[in-house]
Amino acid sequence: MKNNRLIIISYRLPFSFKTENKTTTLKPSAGGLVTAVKSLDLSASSQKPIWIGCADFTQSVWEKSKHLVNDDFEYVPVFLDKAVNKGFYNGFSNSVLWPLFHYFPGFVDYHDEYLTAYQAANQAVCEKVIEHLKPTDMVWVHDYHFLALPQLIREREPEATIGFFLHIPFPSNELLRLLPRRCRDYLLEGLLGADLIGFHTNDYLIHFLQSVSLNLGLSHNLAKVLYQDRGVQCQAFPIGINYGLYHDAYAQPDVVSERDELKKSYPGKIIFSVDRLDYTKGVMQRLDALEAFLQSHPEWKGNLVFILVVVPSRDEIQTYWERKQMIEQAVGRINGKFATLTWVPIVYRYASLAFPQLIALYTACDVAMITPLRDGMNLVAKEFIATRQDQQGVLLLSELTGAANELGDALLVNPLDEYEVADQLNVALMMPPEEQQRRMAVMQRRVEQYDVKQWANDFFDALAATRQGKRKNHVR
Ligand code: GDG
Repeated sequence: MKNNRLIIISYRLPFSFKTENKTTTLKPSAGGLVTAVKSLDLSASSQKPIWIGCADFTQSVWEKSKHLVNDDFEYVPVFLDKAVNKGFYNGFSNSVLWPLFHYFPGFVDYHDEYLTAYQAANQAVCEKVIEHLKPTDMVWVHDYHFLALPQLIREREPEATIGFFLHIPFPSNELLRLLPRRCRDYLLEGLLGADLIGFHTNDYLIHFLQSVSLNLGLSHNLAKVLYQDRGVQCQAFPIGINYGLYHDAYAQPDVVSERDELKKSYPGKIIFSVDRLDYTKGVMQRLDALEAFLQSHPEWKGNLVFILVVVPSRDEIQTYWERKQMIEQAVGRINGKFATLTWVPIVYRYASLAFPQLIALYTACDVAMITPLRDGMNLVAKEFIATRQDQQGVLLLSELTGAANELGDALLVNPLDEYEVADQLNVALMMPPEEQQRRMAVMQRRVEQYDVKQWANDFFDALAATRQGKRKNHVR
């Protein structure tokens, strides 16, 4: 099956362009999906895989600059109308689906026009897929931006082989049912156009199966949903990371010098966290927990620092820039309350880190404090584990992340319970080196064994199997 061409669809292409002083340069993105797709063994296919995504550059920039892009893939940008993109991306995707699927119904800002823009964007991307699709291709659609796309493609090409992977949680039907009926049925039926639907965890998979049964009255057998005249296979595929990249970075010279610098600047214990700016990541609750901790454990004052990095994201949306202000006020308040003339508890940065800096922080810290209120998986937790060649450091992890299912040797906490988080932070800071090493070794084995390559290959093989299954049924 590996000689079938792959067509990937994701909201963004794995690069963008930056124009300064009339010179355009390429900015490759280093996201997990890029690594995953590049690690697939596509060598048997004689044709280059295609990657379709929405452009964040103009058609004329693309025409002038496409020669800068590497030729691993044939890239196909979709140029959406500006208003459609706004209603689709900021609107339906990030102000309806994102908060709802992360259990923030109070943040949902539903408008019918957003749904209309979402439909238009999915339709525009479908047109591009159809332009390129050949009968032997395998289509792999990614994430909540394109829940409707599998069925749109299916209507045009009934025999197509289509896989879908959801990178965020799939919520309980109690959340999904808050959407207008026509909207939720449209989304569920959209997904059921696929042959294979992948989720990070079994919980998300069960929620999906319950939703199709409760809303559409469809039955399923061994996680295969019977829809129209087809079986739709649903399965959990917990995404992994490029373990070698993170593990080997520990000894990279620029990482070593950044780490030495950090340790010199902060001789006490270092607590570290890094997240995109997002209410789902629980930064405010983390700060509450730190405050409770400093209150109940004054002996740590002057002996630790919390390095809090927040990476800019979606700041055109009100709930996001409001969150930035809230975080900055809380940091100021806590520092004002506990700082002395020679010490501040929180070092805060609102910026993206270069890779060596990120690794230096992962490997210099004593505790990685990763406490989202909800997270489909959370790759930061896995990256922290992978980098620790020294097998030291403690992972303090929210039980509401997908990663918690695999990383049972972390200190698991309820991120909403500031007293539990504060207690466990103390446990983490006091943990003997032997126990750190034992826990780290177990988690490293897991993260190394089920890495991103394994994830992508498992998905691809399962998708290929659905195609073979269809063939057999035809022969009968
Ligand atoms: C979505 C789901 C799911 C972050 N800051 C910097 C930086 N990063 C990199 C990390 C990591 C990635 O960004 C973040 O991944 P997460 O998984 O933690 O979170 P989301 O962005 O919300 O991702 C999530 C994921 O999709 C995959 O399916 O796990 O649940 O929400 O790779 O390293 N990288 C650099 N500088 C930074 O400042 N270089």
